[in-house]
Amino acid sequence: MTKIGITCYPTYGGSGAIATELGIELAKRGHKVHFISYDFPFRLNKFYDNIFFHQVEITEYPVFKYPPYSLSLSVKMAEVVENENLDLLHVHYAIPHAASAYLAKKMLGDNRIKIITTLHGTDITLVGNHQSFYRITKFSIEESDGVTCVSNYLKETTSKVFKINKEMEVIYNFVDTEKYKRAVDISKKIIGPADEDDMVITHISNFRSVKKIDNIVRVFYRVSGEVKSKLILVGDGPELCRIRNMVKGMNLEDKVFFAGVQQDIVSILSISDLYMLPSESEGFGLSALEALSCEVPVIGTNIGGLKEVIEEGKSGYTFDPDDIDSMSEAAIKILKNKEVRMKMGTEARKRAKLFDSSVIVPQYLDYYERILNV
Ligand code: GMT
Repeated sequence: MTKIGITCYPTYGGSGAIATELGIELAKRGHKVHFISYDFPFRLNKFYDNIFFHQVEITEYPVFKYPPYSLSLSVKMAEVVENENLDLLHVHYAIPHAASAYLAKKMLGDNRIKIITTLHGTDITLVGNHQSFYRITKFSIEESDGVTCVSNYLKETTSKVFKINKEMEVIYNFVDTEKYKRAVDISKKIIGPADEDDMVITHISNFRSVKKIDNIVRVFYRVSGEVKSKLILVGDGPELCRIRNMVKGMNLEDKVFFAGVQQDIVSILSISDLYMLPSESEGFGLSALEALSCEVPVIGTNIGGLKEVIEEGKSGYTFDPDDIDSMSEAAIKILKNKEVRMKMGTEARKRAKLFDSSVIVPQYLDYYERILNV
């Protein structure tokens, strides 16, 4: 039994989702998991044996224009390591978690705790490579005892961008295919204005510009001219207002439904015929894997790790995220032909099973053992 501290962003987002699902899977296997963060992770929505939560307090003080969360996190990490006798701190998303873990390790004395950092995507491609974070990101990756990347793409990008020679392990995102399973006999009316004979295109994200939701709307505009269809956009974030205005400007208001943040993703995916993720880049593309698991073919970006997830032409297609023509053509092909759609759905499910938690979680456990025994 290993005692593991997990730090992640607790709010909506792929890195927090995968960190929490990992914690749940580890706890199921008898390990003790201690989440350390400023809030309860969003996927931890019921009681689990072997899972504990330690809240980092954010201290307000008049001289703090920006309360130093990273420092409070370090102190909490050190406290939890000592009080709970942890073996390992596994931090998800480099900034600031890997740096906070490094400080905790130093406070505890060098050999007390091992740190594993999992890189997810934007911590490398958007934020980490920004001038104001570059050095600390490089430093804390190099100082981690172990580093995992969610795709080969991310590993190569990290090595190249940060000029890092360190060994890094690729461990893909995973999905519980028993939980993420297409439910039959769900009415298309469960969410939004779709009719039973509408083809439903879905996208789920935290509405940041990296997701290129405007391109989904552009593709949908073309698709809806050819196929009776609806677009369901699930989530909330900085782009929501702009996308709403765009939809209005294109007179698509009666065909595009903004569902907001939703918990029951399986039901939404179960009424979906196509999932879209044409992001600027994706470290992996967890939401696309969850769609595949529910037999939904994916049209997504060819920049990043999604190419390692989708089997081109079988379970979906990847394109340049600005290639509206090709994405529209592929979407129309899938949505117009039931046979194509069904076949791709079956392939999607088969593909997802390669990333089942029963396949991937043991890879994390092996890696933990290797790092703990160095
Ligand atoms: O992009 C998101 O929706 C959230 C983001 C995050 O940082 O939480 O997700 C990243 O981590 C996921 C889990 O490993 C990956 O599947 C996503 O591809 C990655 N997002 C990007 O690289 C844009």
